Amino acid sequence: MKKILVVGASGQIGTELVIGLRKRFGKDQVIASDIAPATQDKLANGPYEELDILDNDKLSEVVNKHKIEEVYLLAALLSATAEKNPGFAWKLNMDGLFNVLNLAKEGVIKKIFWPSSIAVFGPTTPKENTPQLTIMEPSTVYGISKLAGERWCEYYAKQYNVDVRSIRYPGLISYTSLPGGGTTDYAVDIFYSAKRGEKYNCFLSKDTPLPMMYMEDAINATINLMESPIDSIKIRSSYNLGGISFTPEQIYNEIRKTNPDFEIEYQPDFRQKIADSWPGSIDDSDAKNDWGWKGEFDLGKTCQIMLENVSVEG
Ligand code: NAD
Ligand code: AKB
Repeated sequence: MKKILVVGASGQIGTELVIGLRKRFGKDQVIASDIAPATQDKLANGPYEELDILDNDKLSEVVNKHKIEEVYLLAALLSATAEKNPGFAWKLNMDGLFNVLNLAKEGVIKKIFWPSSIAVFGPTTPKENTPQLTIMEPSTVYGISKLAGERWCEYYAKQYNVDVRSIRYPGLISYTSLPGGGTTDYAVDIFYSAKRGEKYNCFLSKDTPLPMMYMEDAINATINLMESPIDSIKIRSSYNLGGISFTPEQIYNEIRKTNPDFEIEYQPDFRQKIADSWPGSIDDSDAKNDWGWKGEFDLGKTCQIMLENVSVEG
């Protein structure tokens, strides 16, 4: 059985990806790692390594120690945090990727998953049903780093035969772990206010449409992409993935179906400009055609699961 390393495992995606991979491949086959010490009890049922992805020697040590074949690289600064520290965001998002790509180029590991984002698109991109191939002029440091990352992934795939696979995730919605500083975080935060019975102060305006996805769909898509036969992976930059598109007002109205007293106030901040530069919906027909992507969760189902499971204790 192959050994898998997840880097950035304590974050919003990593926590659930490790659970999903361990379910599929066995708990001892999946090594969770993060710059943060091992405090996450959700990851405690399998191996854990404290690892800074910028520390290339430690990365090689961990990879050799566990005889790793596949790396899922999740460590990054997200859009809102990256705007506050552009220099470091560029360093982390790019150097981390190169460290892993070079391990594959040298033949030390066999396969890489690296996530891109809808942030690769910009204000000049067609907003509705955004195609796989289109104008890409991102206006955030996060989007610039993701677009550059995509170009490098394709370059390493074509020049060095590196098996790197990628998805342009939309905003992800989950209850297991909090989001880590993105523009789409409102679509998670809103459930915590609803559960607490508090008014929600939304940092985006009520009519801002963005592509989103429930985490289980994202995890299934990621593992399916990685397990698909190599010949079916035609795109080596990153695959568009659509999911569900809605505005803050639409998700608010959906939550009010079960929480009729829930209130919202709109106080857009610097994240509004980021959201305005991103698409409202995504054309993901290449992912459907190439490796059979299919989402299961619509807005109603997502809201129902979130309201049932978000925990506001402690
Ligand atoms: P997150 O911020 O929740 O988690 C990132 C994790 O990386 C954190 O646990 C953090 O401690 C860790 N980390 C930070 N610096 C590190 C370092 N130097 N070495 C090792 N670990 C480090 O982010 P996430 O939402 O889980 O996103 C994971 C990836 O998916 C990122 O590349 C992000 O750009 C991408 N993505 C996420 C979303 C989303 O909605 N969550 C959407 C599109 C793309
Ligand atoms: C963010 O908002 O930065 C992320 C993303 C869409 O990449 N959730």
